Amino acid sequence: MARKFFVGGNWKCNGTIDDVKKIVTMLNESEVPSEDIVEVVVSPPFVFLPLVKALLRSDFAIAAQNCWVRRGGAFTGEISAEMLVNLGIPWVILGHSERRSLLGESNDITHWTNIVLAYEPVWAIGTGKVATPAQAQEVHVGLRKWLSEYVSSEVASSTRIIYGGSVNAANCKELAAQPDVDGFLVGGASLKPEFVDIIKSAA
Ligand code: G2H
Repeated sequence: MARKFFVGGNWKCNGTIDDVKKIVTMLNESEVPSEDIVEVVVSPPFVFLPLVKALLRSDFAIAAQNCWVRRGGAFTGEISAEMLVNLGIPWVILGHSERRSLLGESNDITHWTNIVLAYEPVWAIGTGKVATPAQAQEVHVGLRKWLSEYVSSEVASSTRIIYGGSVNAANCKELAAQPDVDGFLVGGASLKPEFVDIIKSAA
């Protein structure tokens, strides 16, 4: 089954209103492959979601960087999935290893049809050290095998498995050429113009 290339920009805990406007302008003015070829999703900090939603081109989607596991209510400081849907935010990054290591989050994920799986070697996160294309391919194949064994062969062949960890304009092409690398989750480089080059590696 053909899997559409997916490029996520994880802005993490970065930016000011001015920075956000500059990044969105850069994205809005960029020429990238069509929506049939690549799905682009950017993930600003919570406080900037409405601003990005108002300004960002309609062929790019937006993700939150986390959400509360239950419905709304007396949960000070949390943001529910319903609130994100109400705001027109269709994606959320869940269980990023920074949250698992710093905040003790777990690995529970069950609704595979709505999931894009990101493999991020911890030694590559924000370090400038990137997995080789062969390493990424090997792990992605292993993940697909795991999905086939523990979930189903349909989920294994249809789930997009993306690579994250120091992806940049210089290393994205070779990684994107691997048959089981279905896109990227990009941190530092998603705040820079080279994010557009990374999107273009889809074609
Ligand atoms: C890994 C990645 C994005 P960076 O966390 O999720 O960040 O590209 O800065 O390594």
